[in-house]
Amino acid sequence: MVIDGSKGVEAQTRKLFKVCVMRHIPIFTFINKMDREARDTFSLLDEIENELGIATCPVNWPIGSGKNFKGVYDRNTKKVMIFSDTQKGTREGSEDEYDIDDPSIKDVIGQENYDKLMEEIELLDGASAEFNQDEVTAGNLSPVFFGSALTNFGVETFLKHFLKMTYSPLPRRADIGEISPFSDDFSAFVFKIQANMNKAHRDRIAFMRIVSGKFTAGMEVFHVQGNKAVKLSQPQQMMAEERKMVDEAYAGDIIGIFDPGIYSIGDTITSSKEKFAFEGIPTFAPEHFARVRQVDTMKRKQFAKGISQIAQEGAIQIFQDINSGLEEIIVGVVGVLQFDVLKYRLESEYNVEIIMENLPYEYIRWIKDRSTDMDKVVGTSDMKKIQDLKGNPLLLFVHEWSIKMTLDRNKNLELLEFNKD
Ligand SMILES: Nc1nc2c(ncn2[C@@H]2O[C@H](COP(=O)(O)OP(=O)(O)O)[C@@H](O)[C@H]2O)c(=O)[nH]1
Ligand SMILES: [Mg+2]
Repeated sequence: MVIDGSKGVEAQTRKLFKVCVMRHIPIFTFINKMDREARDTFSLLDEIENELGIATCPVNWPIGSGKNFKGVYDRNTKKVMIFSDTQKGTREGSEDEYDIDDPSIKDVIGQENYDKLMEEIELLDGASAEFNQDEVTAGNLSPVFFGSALTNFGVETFLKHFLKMTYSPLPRRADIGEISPFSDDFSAFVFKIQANMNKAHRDRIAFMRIVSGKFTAGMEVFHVQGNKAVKLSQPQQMMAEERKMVDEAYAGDIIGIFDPGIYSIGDTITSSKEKFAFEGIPTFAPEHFARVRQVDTMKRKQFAKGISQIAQEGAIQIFQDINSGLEEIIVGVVGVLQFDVLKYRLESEYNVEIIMENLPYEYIRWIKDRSTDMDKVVGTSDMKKIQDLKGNPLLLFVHEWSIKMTLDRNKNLELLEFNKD
């Protein structure tokens, strides 16, 4: 979890990491941009604890911020790593490292910073949660690191600790039970799709995480949701802007595969004889909705293709009025910026102009029992019944209190905030 030291927990951070907390996924925190004016360190930690409901354990501690950013104090090694924005690179083991007992440290960071640091260390040792690997693994405690990504300060410290504190690839739940990372059969699931990474080629890349077995370039496997044998071609691994071809990969690795438009997020790929599907990836409940249709009705096909592909990438979620077709779509997004992206991409990539009409709904709920007779659901005046493209029934609400009212009015109705497939 990367936090901007001047901003603290932002809306999108809260959204994403609440899901992680809910799923007990360990969270490692990197508080970034310490070379800029940052907020008070204790209040940043308080905010993380209160907003996300996890304890924090600072592994290092910043000395000043912005123009006065002197570096970080490592609570394990009791060394101070000095920040210098003139040299980019890691500071580990460099001569800019001082023992906290070294008398010259006061000159290097200044008496005032030194006094403040001493005070804060004392406070920290007394008040903050102690490091506890089990609590980190259980997702209850987040180790916190401070640094500056732009100047590559503190990043290596973070990565080294991360390697020690994280766990090796775990089994993943599928509809036939857990799939072990040591299983010989290759299996993976798609967690991200990105279209038009290379505009000239209109390419789509499906990113998948390997769960078990060994991947070899060009291998033929079974795509479960497509019910088809596929060849995993042009496998790539990416690190920032670098791409390189991979010949083999194992459980825990992430590879990008050329996608001719067949994959969706959550799909399972396997070489196992026994076909199975991994448990789906939960999607975020959208909070903004708009009705979208194409200007030129002759372009119905492009519109349907564009909007479905962008939805497959997970950039938007699409719904329909009950018993309607693909010519008019209800789009749900988490942030309003996604509407602009949708409009722009439909125009530039699919040559389709759209009209968008904002809808007042802010809350969405899936109906747990999919066979529920929708005509019998008694709602509120601000409620709308819709369905997803698989025909699953959903409800949209303008007001949050209407959700409870609807539950009160319909005995046995169960509503879900997250969809699982
Ligand atoms: N000064 C400074 N700027 C940074 C640092 N890390 C990222 N940035 C800049 O912050 C800008 C926005 O990136 P960021 O806030 O990380 O991404 P966001 O997740 O989209 O908000 C970019 O221009 C980055 O170059 C840092 O450590 N120090
Ligand atoms: Mg930012």
